[in-house]
Amino acid sequence: MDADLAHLPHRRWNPLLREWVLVSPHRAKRPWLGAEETVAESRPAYDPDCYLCPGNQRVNGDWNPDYKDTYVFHNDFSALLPEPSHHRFEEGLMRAEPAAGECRVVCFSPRHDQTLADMEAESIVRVIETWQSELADLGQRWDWVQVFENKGEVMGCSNPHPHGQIWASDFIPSLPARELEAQADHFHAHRRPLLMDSLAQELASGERIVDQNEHWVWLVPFWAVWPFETMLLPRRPIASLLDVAPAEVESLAEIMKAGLRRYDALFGVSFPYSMGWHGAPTRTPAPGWQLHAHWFPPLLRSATVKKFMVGYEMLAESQRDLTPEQAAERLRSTGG
Ligand code: H2U
Ligand code: ZN
Repeated sequence: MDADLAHLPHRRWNPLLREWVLVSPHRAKRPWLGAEETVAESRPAYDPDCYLCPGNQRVNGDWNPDYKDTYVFHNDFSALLPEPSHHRFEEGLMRAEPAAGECRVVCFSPRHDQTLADMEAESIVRVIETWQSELADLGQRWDWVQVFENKGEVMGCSNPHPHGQIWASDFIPSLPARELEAQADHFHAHRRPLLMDSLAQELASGERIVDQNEHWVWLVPFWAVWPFETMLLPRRPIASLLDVAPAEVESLAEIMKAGLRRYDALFGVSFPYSMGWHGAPTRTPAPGWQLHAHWFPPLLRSATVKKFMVGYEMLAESQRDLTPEQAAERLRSTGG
C-alpha cells in the first residue's frame, strides 16, 4: 500500500455506502496510552430479575419457557407493527409513508452470564441456525429482515443477558438501500459482486485481514469508520444467510468465537458493539449482493475510552486517527 496512507491525512472511499471517511494517521502516532484495564464483571448464571432468563416473567406478563439453547419471542415493545397505517402524507417538503413490520428478540443462551464469545462453538451454531430459521419465516412476509445485536451498556443495551434482535419491515431501510444500489451498479458494470472484488483485493494485500478459515474471512475494511470496525464475509458468493450450508455454519461459529475473543482480549473487557447481518433483500432482486456482517464497536483506546462521533463527524464527515491497517494489526496480535 502507498506508504503515505500510513502517515498523512487522506480520505478513503467506501464503495458500499458511497461516502468518504477522513483518515488522520499522524494523530494516532501519539504514544499508545491504552490502559489495558481489566474490568471485573461477574454475573450469575441465572438472574431471577432478568426478563430474558428461562422461566422468568417479562414486562408484558408473559412467561419465558424453560428454554435450553435459543429462544425467540415477539418484542413486547416493537418498533414496527404488522398492520400498515394506510396513511400516506405529503405536504410540500413534508413527506411520510406508512411502515409495517415485526420485531423479535432472540435469546442466544439460557445462561445469563455468557456472551457469544464465551459460548461453545456448537451453541453459536444454534444461534446461527436460529437466525436462519427466523429469516426464512419473516422473509416470506417482509422485504427486509435486519438481524442484529447491541451489546454492552455503552451501546444502549438494556440487559446483559446474551440476546439480539430482528426487525423485519415492508421497506428496505436507508443503509441497505444504499448498499443495494452500489452492489447492483458494480455488478452491472463488472459482472462480479462488489464485495467479492473487494475481498480479493483484501486477501491479496493481507494488511487488514484479522482472521480467516476455510469458508470465511474477518477483516477491517479499507474504509472502516469506527476504530475497530470489522466485516465478516464468506469466501464464495453467497447472497443470504439462508444460503449458508451446514458446514459453513460450523466454520462461521468457529471464526465468530475466535474473533469475539480477540475483541474481548483487546482491552480486557467484554467488548461492546453493534453488529448485524446484511443479506440480500428477501423480495427485491439484488444483483451482485454479497452476504456480510458488520461489527461496529465504539471503543477507541481502553475499556472506557470510546470514540465519539461528534463535531466534525456530525457536521462534515466521519473521521478516524488509528488506520484500519493498525487496527487489524492490533486485532491480529491479540490472542483469539
Ligand atoms: P436491547 O437491550 O438490545 O434493546 O434488547 C432488549 C429488547 O427486549 C428491547 O427491544 C425488549 C425491548 O423492547 N423487551 C421485551 O420485549 N420484553 C420485556 O419484557 C423487556 C424488554
Ligand atoms: Zn438473564
